[in-house]
Parts: sequence; structure tokens; C-alpha cells
Amino acid sequence: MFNVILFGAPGSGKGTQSQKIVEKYHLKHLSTGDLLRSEIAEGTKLGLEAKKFMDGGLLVPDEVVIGMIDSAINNNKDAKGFLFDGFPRTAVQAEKLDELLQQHNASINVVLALEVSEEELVKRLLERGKTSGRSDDADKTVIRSRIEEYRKKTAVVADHYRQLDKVKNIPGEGTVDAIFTLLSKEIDQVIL
Ligand code: B4P
Repeated sequence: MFNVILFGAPGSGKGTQSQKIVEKYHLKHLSTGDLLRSEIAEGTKLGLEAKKFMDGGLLVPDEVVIGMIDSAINNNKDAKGFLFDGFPRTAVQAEKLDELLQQHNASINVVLALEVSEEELVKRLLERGKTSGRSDDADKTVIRSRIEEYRKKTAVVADHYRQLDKVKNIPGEGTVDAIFTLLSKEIDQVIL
């Protein structure tokens, strides 16, 4: 199994680049943001609970997202590998992901960390908010809260994998295709 984490602040391009990576490398795309939004769309109890956090720009509790990822891995045992997009987002989630993968005799092969300035993050998310219908993109205060949550709770996830020498920093500003070329080069080095 070949497993990649696409890491970065909200708006850094994770969702955008994930689409291209899974298509090229035939990995199973696991986005906790997408999984949560589909729970909200279906009006499930989990979705209603998660919405309260997401609308305020806060992270959803660890046990909720860990449970979702656990089921998704178990439901896709035949996958060639996974692309984790937006997960793990806390130190607890990172430790738990390592444990879950170990149960399948697998581990994270590489963490690709997209680096984008705060000014550009806010600009992209406000732009997406005009058409996405996502309430967490429409309000500048909520966007700032999401970036603050990232700095307080998510940035440490990179340290966890840096200790294991698995992090590759990628400049995340430029055209989507140019960034994808940089990401592909890093994946090719690990996959070969
Ligand atoms: P996510 O769905 O993960 O959303 P995101 O981080 O905001 O977006 P992403 O990073 O994928 O967007 P992209 O840059 O591609 O999370 C939403 C919420 O769910 C979180 O705030 C949290 O509440 C909750 N959640 C999710 N996972 C969780 C977890 N593990 N634990 C707890 N809570 C969790 O796109 C942004 C925009 O930039 C797009 O419009 C795109 O077109 C544009 N863009 C992309 N690349 C560009 C480029 N190179 N140039 C210009 N624009 C670009």
C-alpha cells in the first residue's frame, strides 16, 4: 500500500491537487472535509453535530473524524493506497492514523506540505465562497478562525512526520498545473 498525506492550511490547494493526484496514481481519495459535508447534506446526526463546529471555523472533535477514517479504510481494504486530504489535523489524529495503518501492515510513505501565505489563503477562500455555497468560506472572521485553528492544532502534525523524515515542503503558489508537477516529482521519488 502506498499512502500519501496532502497537508496544508485551509485554502492551500489540498482538495484541488487531490483530484489530480488520485487520478494519476490511482489512490483512494479520503477527504474528511468531503465526508463531513456529505453527512451534513444527508442530515445525519453526525452531520448536524459536525456542522456546528464547521460553521464556526473550528475543528470537529477527533473521535468523530477518526471513526470516519477507520470505517473508510476498512471499507477499502483492496485499495492500492490512500490519499489523505485534510486528515490528520491534530496530533491525536496523526497518532491514531499511524495505528490504523499499522493494523493493515502499512504506513504513511510521504507527507506533501503545501506552503501558501495567509493573504493568499484568505483571498482564495473568499473567492470560492462566492460560488461554493459553503458557509465556512463566506465570512472573513470564520476564515481567520480556520487559519488560527490550523496554526494552533494542525501545524504540529507536520512536526510528527518531520521526526520520521517524511515531510516534503512544496511551494503552493503558482498555477495548479505547476504545483501538481512539483507534487508528482516528490511522489515519483518515493513510489519508484
Ligand atoms: P476541508 O474540506 O478540508 O477544507 P479546506 O481545508 O478549507 O479546503 P482545501 O484546502 O481542500 O481547499 P483548496 O485549497 O483545494 O475542511 C473544512 C472543515 O471541515 C474544517 O474547517 C473543519 O471544520 C472540518 N474538518 C475537516 N477535516 C477535519 C479533521 N480531520 N478534523 C477536524 N475537523 C475537520 O481550495 C481553496 C480554493 O483555492 C479553491 O477555490 C481553489 O480553486 C483555489 N485554489 C486551489 N489551488 C489554487 C492555486 N494554485 N491558485 C489559485 N487558486 C487556487
